[in-house]
Amino acid sequence: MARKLGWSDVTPKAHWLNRRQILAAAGAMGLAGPAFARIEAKPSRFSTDEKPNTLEEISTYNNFYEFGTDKGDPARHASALTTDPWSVEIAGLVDRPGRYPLDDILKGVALEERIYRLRCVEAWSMVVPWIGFELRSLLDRVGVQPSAKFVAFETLVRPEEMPGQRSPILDWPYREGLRLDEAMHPLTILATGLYGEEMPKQNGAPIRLVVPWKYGFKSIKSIVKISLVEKMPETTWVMQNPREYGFYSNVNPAVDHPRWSQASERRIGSGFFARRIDTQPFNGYAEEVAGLYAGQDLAVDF
Ligand SMILES: Nc1nc2c(c(=O)[nH]1)N[C@H]1C(S)=C(S)[C@@H](COP(=O)(O)O)O[C@H]1N2
Ligand SMILES: [Mo]
Repeated sequence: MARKLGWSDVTPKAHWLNRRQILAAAGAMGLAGPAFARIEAKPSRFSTDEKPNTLEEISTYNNFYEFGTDKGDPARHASALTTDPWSVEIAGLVDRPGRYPLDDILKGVALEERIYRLRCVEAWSMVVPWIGFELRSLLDRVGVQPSAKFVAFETLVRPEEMPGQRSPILDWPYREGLRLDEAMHPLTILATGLYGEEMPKQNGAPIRLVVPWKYGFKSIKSIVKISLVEKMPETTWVMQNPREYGFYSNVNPAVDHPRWSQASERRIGSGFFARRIDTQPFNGYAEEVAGLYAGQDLAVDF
């Protein structure tokens, strides 16, 4: 086993979307070359220069409760998920609501590679080279109305393909939300791939949110609905346990989870004896996003 396993090695056939995404991303980064050239990690101004986790780590240690609660369940069960055809309903306070085929959403978007830290609320972290585009570009396209204050997201409900949904472990669908200014921030992306390839299903294919300054659970996977709303939406983990999880869920080493410290984290793959690393305010993105919360007490708005 000299060769490193690529996602395409375990995907039966290169999907047309994969090819187009790679071409579009290569174009966006000013690269020329063969259609299936791997995209090299050319850091965007928002990318961390930390070493990304391996594809294997990123695609075998997952939280995706629709497929079960064990970290290995998503990799074991997600291959059953049908991700093509796929569409996203855009609803609520927008000028152009409707059901948008994924194909249509991706038309003309500027795909980029964004290497982000993902800090799970369970106090582990990873570094992931996502392929995605800014959520604000989609919101601008559908026309957000002035009365909209929040964005609500929902994941697919399909218990036939998602064995975790056959149990009431969560109140399905999985739901998340952002305040409109958070959703419009250039760090907030919709990701459609990673490591220069189509998104592994266990990571939230075909389209998932990534909000790098918030705990991982805000980054909702396999999105089928985006609603612009006036009131703060109900979100899965707040519904589950409002004492332990807040709507904002900004990574904050100064505010512990009631059952464990958030001051440090374990980087996946760094080895059992590796020193824990200090968790940074806003997961290291304070310079970009702290201003969004000026005047808020983040121990109250946790
Ligand atoms: N639909 C859905 N999205 C989800 C989850 C989930 O259970 N269901 N888990 C969240 C949590 S807790 C984390 S840490 C991240 C993990 O993303 P990754 O598996 O791609 O690393 O996905 C988030 N998105
Ligand atoms: Mo998480």
